[in-house]
Amino acid sequence: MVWNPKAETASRDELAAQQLEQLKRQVARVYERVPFYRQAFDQAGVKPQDVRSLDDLKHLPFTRKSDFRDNYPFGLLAVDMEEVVRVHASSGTTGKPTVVAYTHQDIDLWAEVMARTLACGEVTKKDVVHNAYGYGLFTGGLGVHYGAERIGATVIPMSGGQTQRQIMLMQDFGSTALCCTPSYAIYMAEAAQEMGIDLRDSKLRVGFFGAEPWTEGMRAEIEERLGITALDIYGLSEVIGPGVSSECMCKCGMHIFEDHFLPEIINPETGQPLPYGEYGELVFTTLTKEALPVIRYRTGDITKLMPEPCACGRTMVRMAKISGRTDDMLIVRGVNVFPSQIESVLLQVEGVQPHYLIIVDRERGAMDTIEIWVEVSEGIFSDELGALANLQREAEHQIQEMLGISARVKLVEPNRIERSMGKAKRVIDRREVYGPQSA
Ligand code: DLL
Repeated sequence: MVWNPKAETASRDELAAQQLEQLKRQVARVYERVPFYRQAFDQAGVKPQDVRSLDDLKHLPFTRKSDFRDNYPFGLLAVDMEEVVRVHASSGTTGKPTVVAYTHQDIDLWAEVMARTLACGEVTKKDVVHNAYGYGLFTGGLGVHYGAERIGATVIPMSGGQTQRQIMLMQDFGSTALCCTPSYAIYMAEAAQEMGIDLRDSKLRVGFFGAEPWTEGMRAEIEERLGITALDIYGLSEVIGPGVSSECMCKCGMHIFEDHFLPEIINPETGQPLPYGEYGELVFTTLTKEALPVIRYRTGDITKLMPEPCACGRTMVRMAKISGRTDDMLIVRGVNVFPSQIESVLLQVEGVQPHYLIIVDRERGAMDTIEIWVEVSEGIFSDELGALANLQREAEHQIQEMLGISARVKLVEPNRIERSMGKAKRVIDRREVYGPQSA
């Protein structure tokens, strides 16, 4: 079901005309109201009037995460604080969080794009939506909540934690849709199994998973263990939260709600725009947001845009699964590797579970080493040692073959790796202790 057919199935020409009008308005607005943008535009030698076509976007300066930090907490707002009805924040790994703000109209827009997202998975008012994204400053919980309410579905506002209770309520309430991070979905399936419950027998039929990278291998695991269709949903606080893009039932990339969020792909090194189909860094300009508009915000996420028509009828461009972040690429002895590549390879090995931890280290003065801890199923672990040794060799061989790096694989017993209720931590880079990598 398409939630807003007029917007989501508009012709590309209609869409482009509307985007240009809104872009011009937004650019003029930020120049007038936000000192940061006025200064950045002046420095780049561009004026709002220079935006005459969508192509002119490329002349505007980028906005980065560090600009949020430098203008912490409310320096990038384009409205008076009294117009702000909500604040969210995303926790950085260090220092101050990234703070974002919404007007009434922004909250309304957010509910609209989240209703579109859930409708991508055929959610209607008949559905019961179990929402295990964290409520609070994180955008996941309330983002999904408002979208589900907009549709008229029944929302169960669980947030993360108390996993056994979640499973009990999911069954008792007859939940049909599950919303949480993909790593938490796997955790729930395991916890259910320990309770002697097979969630495949429950009423769950669809899940909306995002907020962290996950691979097709992980999708297959989730679909198999929960007996559902698992859809990928994407978003980030700086742009709105979840609701930036969503997969439809075709599972062939996430439709970007382009009438509100204008995407570009750029070469992360040169900043030059790249054509459709090429992988690079995803950049967004918000066309309609009031409180905190962003111009050419560099997400750090790596993907490509796919303009080909989709069987679902939506005309909005699709983005491929996020393959990594510009800042999570590991360089191990000169070879570039993303954690998602390691996940893909591991999940192809029979007997390996979707729980892993990548530890990169460097002995003083020596070469980088990479060790991957990965859990194996109970049966294999309690089996004779020969089976374990074979599995370990097989995993190490596959990683060498597919990624060109030699890694030490350590097979660990079930439940050894810490479970996450939110975004999973997959990498520990101990080299940071010794300072930046030398050439
Ligand atoms: O994670 C918003 C969200 C909540 C999205 C719930 C989907 C579901 P932030 O905390 O600001 O916002 O983190 C944004 O998370 O730049 C990506 O690196 C990553 N991310 C989000 N969705 C996906 C996804 C929320 N589907 C950052 N695949 C983004 C891969 C994702 N990475």
